[in-house]
Amino acid sequence: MSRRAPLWVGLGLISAGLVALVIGAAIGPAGPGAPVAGMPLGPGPMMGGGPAVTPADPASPGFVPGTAASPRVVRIVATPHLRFVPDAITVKQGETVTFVVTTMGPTVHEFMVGPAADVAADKAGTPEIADLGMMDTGSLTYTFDGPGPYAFACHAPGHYEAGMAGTIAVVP
Ligand SMILES: [Cu+2]
Repeated sequence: MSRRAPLWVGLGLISAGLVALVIGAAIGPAGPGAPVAGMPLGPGPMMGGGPAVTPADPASPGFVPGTAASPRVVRIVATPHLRFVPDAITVKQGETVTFVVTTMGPTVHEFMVGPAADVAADKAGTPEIADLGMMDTGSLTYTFDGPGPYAFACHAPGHYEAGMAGTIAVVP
């Protein structure tokens, strides 16, 4: 019984593969899952032809922290569901990050980043990108030279209260 199990597992995998091939052929390259030309989430001008994207987690092997001369690019999408994607990032203490924020959908957002208390309070002078309309992309460069905690948020009316915020963890 147990000796025969791998054979059946193998046949099952082959069958699943054939089904996937048939489905793939039926849908074709223009199917609903195909990439849409012109979407802004692909490699943009700041990434095209550049070095490979480094891991986003400072704890990962090969991570290269951003510097003032060469900030690390972190792309964030602001959604019509009043969320940022991603909503949690990690930075190396002292590193410089350029946030490239794109609004998807018709809702206008902003992107504020800084010490968590300032961001929560919508404190005047905290760095922000304002009035990001549909498909607008803005960028903001910030150096995390303090101990944290840091955060980002959208303070368009009602958005922060609905949970439109993210956390930034700082690792030494
Ligand atoms: Cu918003």
